[in-house]
Amino acid sequence: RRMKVYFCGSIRGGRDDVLLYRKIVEKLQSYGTVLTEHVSSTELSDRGEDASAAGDRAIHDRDVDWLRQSDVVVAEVTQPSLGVGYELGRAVDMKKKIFCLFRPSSGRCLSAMIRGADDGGLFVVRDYSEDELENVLEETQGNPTKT
Ligand code: 6IA
Repeated sequence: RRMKVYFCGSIRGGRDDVLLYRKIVEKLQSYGTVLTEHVSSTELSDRGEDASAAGDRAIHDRDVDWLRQSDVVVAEVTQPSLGVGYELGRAVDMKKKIFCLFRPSSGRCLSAMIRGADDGGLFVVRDYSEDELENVLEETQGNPTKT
């Protein structure tokens, strides 16, 4: 069975990093099925709306269901997003393997609730710069995405 990857990235929190999400998702697709491909869609604005006028409850319920089905959760956490934080909290509770990617070059300081959740085991936070992306994701393979 192909590994299922749940990718998290900001939507209504702001779409500044969408091109980076795209690169991450493309790379992750070489490892497994990415359930949340739409997160990297450049069609999707920060209003988080598109042609399918699914209500917020439907989005939430479907995403939580996908989260449950996933083998690994990969999140780009540089752009702060309530939804991503929520997904990560739910994923911890589900005992998923979680790999968070943060870019210190953004000048931001990552939430203590994410940085502080790193236990060196199931939950790993990795600082990186954009030019390291490929390497970092390969490392992810040796780390939580490789089951
Ligand atoms: O609070 P945010 O909007 O930044 O939360 C982003 C995170 O929540 C992402 O990792 C997604 O998995 C999830 N999420 C938030 N909004 C949506 C959404 N919006 N669709 C799917 N996942 C979402 C509506 C677009 C849809 C009709 C295609």
